[in-house]
Amino acid sequence: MVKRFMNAKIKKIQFLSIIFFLASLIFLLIFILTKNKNNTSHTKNENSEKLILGFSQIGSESAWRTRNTQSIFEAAAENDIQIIFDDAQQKQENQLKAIRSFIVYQVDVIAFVPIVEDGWDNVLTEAKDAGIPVILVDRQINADPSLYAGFLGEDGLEEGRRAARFLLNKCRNRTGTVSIYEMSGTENSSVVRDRAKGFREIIASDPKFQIIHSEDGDFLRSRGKEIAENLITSSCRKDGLYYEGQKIDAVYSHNDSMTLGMLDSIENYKVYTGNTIIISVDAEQKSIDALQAGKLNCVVECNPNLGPKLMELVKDIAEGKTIPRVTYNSETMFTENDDFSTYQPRGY
Ligand code: GZL
Repeated sequence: MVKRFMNAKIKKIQFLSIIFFLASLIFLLIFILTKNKNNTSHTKNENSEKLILGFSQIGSESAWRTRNTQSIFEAAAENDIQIIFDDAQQKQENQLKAIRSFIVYQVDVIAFVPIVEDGWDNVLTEAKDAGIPVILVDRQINADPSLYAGFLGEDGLEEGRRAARFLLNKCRNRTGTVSIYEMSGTENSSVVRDRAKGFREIIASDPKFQIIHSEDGDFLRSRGKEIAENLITSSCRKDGLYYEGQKIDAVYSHNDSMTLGMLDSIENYKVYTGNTIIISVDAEQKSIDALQAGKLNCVVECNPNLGPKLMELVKDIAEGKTIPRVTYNSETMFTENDDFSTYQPRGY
């Protein structure tokens, strides 16, 4: 009897010892994991002094974009603002991932160049719920305006209007139709919508101006070269550019990269385009050089140097100030009628 009692007692002690050991093990594991998480946590150290800006850039598709990125890094350094940078390689899904990682990191401000206008509501709602303000840079979006603090960039509408005003003036004494071929940039981007709309708004004042075709060149030099090559090889003519048998009187190109690609093919195929009016947008150095060489007639500036103004806006927001809904960068235009000796190096 006593023996049975003692055995039962021992078994009970053994059982309790095992339970205690397992509980201690679990507690130790939780402690270690929690400790590791704190040490390797990707959340911002609450005591960090520097403002942290999460910046999602669309890529490096043009000299303009490269300068835009440089300008932002330079200005961040000058303002002692830490940048967490992501290059989306021209993919919206990469931008969505980057913005979500900025939220997890608890950056102070998020800024991004939306590659296209749509598809941002959810991720911007997440940023808003996380209390992180967002600034749109360079391009605009179709979304609830309460989801972002403001826009900083170019006035694409005015850029398109400037291009068209130059063309109208250039052709003011011309009778008959002026056939225009448009090389547009990345489809569904706000800048392409605006540059197309502004241009059309102005040429609508005179029915002799007709856009005979618009081709998406995605802002790429390779696409501009390919588009021109297709025009040249399909027309088999060397006395100018033709589209489906119709002489192209003017080319309106939404960015210099595509324009320079077009010039590559014109040169490669030795096509005479002396009386083709070519208008481009951006004003990188190579296109200004082409203007001075008589290969282009007009270059509308789109100013990539958004860094200094962006940092001002970031600091204002971080101090709890409201920022303007829209801030445009200063822009001008260069034409064949200019005194080229007044030109300054473009820096990109
Ligand atoms: C314009 C910018 C455009 C440039 C292109 O604001 O978004 O994208 O004109 C660039 O060169 O690719």
